[in-house]
Amino acid sequence: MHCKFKNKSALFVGQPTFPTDFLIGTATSAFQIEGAWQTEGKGESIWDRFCHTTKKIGDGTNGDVACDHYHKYLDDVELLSTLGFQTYRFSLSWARIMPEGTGKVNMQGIAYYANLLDALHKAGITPFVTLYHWDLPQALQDKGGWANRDCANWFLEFVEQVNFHLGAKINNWITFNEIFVNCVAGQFLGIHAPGRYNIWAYYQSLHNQLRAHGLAAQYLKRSNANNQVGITVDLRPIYPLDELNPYDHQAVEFADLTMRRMILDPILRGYYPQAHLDRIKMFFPAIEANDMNIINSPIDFIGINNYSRDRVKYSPWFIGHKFWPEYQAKAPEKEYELNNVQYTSMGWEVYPEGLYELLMLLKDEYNNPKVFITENGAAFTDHIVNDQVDDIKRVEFFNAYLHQVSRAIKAGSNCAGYFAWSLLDNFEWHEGFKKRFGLVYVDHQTQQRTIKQSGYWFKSLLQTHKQNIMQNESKSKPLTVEQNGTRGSNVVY
Ligand code: GCO
Repeated sequence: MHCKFKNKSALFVGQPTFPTDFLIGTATSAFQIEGAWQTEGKGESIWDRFCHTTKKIGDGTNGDVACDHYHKYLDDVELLSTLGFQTYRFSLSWARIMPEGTGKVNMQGIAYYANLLDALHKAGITPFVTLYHWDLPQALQDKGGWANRDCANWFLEFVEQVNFHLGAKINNWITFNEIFVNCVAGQFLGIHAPGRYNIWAYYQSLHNQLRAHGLAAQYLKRSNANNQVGITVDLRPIYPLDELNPYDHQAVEFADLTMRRMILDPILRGYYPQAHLDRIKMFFPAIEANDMNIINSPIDFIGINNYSRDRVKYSPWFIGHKFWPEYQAKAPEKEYELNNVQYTSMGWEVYPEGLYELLMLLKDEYNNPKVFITENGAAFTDHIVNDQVDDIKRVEFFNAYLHQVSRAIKAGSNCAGYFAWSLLDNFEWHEGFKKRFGLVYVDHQTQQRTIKQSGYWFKSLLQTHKQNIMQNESKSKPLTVEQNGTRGSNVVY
């Protein structure tokens, strides 16, 4: 259970500690913060089209301006530096770099990302770059998008251009963000772009994105031996809705296969779970000869996005899947407590132990790969009073979840870093701007940024972390002549 702080000073006492090589950062994505949706040569993305042509965004907004990060990126790098973050995860807008998805490169788009990367390096902040965070160029959707097997090759062409123009400034690459969520929400549930309700398109897109990941991983590992390449997957602990219902326990097994193993197994083991593939084969695309070898290309880390846990119930109607997640297709108006359990304003249960459970799952069942928590955070209703945002619930959330990460590392997890979602209050997809996840409050009318209490909590965490790093370095530094009493150079004999 997350601890209740009695007063503000308690928020900064007993913060979790981490190994000195552990990286602490924060994350964003292009469509959610950049704005400038058609500025300086950027092409239309499927999210531009989705926002402009459907009524599926909760507050009727769009990403046309968002946090205006395209124009305010230097201010936002300054925020990252003020808070002391060691690393920053952000994504590239494919349509900003290649407006038609293939062919012509927009050099103004390249210049924008080159300037952002230079500003991060100058501030001593390590970039982690997500190549695909859901915003496919519309021109490629017009040719079938991810349901078209060729999309994997179009993606590789994009990655080659990014590497050619920006590769010297990037060593940490994340190929895809949340393939499962992107495909199920966009191709089957219709709540995300491109807004389809087609289970064949869902599985075609899932397989094609996995193959695109493998093609990109192979290429990036070949192009520079220093490249660290990984993929971000959305993982959640899965529990039965009714602990006493055996059917709901069976639903957990099906949900685990659908939401976790159909992604982890091809990437880390080189095959889909056969029993599940047999059940859904009528929906699944043809798997061509070398596909699984490509998908299983060696990578350096797995990124985990985790926010909560899922409770699932048995559902005979979802052919081949037999489960349905008891989740918030429509989020509640605001956060709430139920039976002494906190739920965020997305309706997601705060379940910190879940992050420990997921890190142990990867350790015990997938040979303990290097892991980064590439997203973890919470939406709560924020109030700004006298330029202050006392987001105590969000601080309690981060404190509790990060203690679980520290616990998992002590239990042997190879977790190497953590990115808080998110730096800024940004466009939360089909929820629009109603749900605030930021460590920094954004007034989307004035674009005024205000660091929240949770941002200052991370500042304190990072100050301690960096002190520990310096102490560790001073301990391991060779002693000087005076210090070790021997003559000659300062090399210790
Ligand atoms: C996701 C995306 C983020 C979301 C965040 C909160 O995981 O859905 O990576 O873009 O904004 O997770 O829902």
